[in-house]
Amino acid sequence: MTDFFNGIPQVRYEGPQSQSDFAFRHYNPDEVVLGKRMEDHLRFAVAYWHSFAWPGGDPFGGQTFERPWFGDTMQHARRKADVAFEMFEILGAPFFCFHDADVRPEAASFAESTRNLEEIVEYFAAKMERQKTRLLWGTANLFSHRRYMSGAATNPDPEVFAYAAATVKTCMDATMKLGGANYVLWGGREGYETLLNTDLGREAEQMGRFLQMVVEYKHKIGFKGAILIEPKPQEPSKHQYDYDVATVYGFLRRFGLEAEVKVNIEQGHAILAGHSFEHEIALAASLGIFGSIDMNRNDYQSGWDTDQFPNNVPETAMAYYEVLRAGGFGSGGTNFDAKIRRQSLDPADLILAHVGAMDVCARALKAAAAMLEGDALEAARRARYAGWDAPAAKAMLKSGTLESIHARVLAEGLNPVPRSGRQERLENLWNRVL
Ligand code: XLS
Ligand code: NI
Ligand code: NI
Repeated sequence: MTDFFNGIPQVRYEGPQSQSDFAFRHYNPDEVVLGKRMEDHLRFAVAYWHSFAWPGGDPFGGQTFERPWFGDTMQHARRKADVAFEMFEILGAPFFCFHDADVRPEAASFAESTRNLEEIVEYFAAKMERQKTRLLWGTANLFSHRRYMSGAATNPDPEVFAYAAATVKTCMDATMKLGGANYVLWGGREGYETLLNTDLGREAEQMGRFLQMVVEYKHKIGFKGAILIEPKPQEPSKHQYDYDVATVYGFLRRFGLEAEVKVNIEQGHAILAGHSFEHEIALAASLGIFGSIDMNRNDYQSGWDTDQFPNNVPETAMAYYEVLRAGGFGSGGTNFDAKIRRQSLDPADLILAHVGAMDVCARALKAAAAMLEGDALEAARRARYAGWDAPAAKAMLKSGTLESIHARVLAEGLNPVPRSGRQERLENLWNRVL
């Protein structure tokens, strides 16, 4: 035991009447919602990077957090792991996620950095034998080190491509070793700063081949989890190639990977791309590539990824509604890709951020489930498209031509009557379940 969270009790469900800060009011892991335990629906994960590796800096000032594990020795890395697993236990978090760079010190050579990673993976594995927390996904940090400033797979220097590919191999090995449910690739620097020095076509070819290698290796080692791409339109690159779900899908089709790779959708990234979170989830589901979510919230006034913990139940409910309509998470889950604010210095702040976020998600899930169960929205949607169930309408799509349709419109004297979309009624239905 470390003394970092000294005195903070294990957080349990106490219900809405609880007087304690360290209690769940809505997240009740064993409560059954739509035939499934809440914990199995939501599949919460803690993000190692925000809670344990981020020093609290912003563009105008450096580190605000003073953590006993900040330092670049293996001893620091082990102490960080001790605290991280204590927090998973306090929260009853079923999963966590990490990048290589979050958990091990970077060393002078690739081989030594890999040894550091392997050592920490052993350390995690031993803890995971005693604790129930599992790995939702692992990933490689291919964006922080200066070698990646011009991209990883899309770098103009083939040696950087090679370094990135070798790094992904080690991170996939680590994920496999820990029984990870997925492997994520977020292309932080896979984009460009200026077209003046960039060959777009060549970079896309490199990125496509890189992803094919990832899929080939997954099959080689028998990794059963899903490979997930995390779309984001910009930041840190001015323009990132994995702009949004639609762009990623086109990219996957181009390289023959649409049946192999899914997406990890983040709330803040959807907003940056000019979409809503639920739009991105619904689109991915309709394309058969929905995998997992990074749950957070963006500040709507600032144009960057503020990675705040979610606290807007109505918005979150719309997202979970689409998750439920998609059939729920398969191997995916709800990763809190979110950080406390840089003034939130106390250990308790880390816990309370997650407690609040888990309750927000639980309320949202319950509202979404009530909406789906009540069927009001789905009934209205079915009624709206009911005309397409008629044999003539089906035949038109299947075998109609512009000429045959033209003839029918004339023969039947078609004159369609506009019907209300009933948006306000549907919005009112939502408010009743929130
Ligand atoms: C950054 C991304 C990152 C990924 C993992 O904006 O959200 O945190 O989730 O590399
Ligand atoms: Ni993310
Ligand atoms: Ni992000």
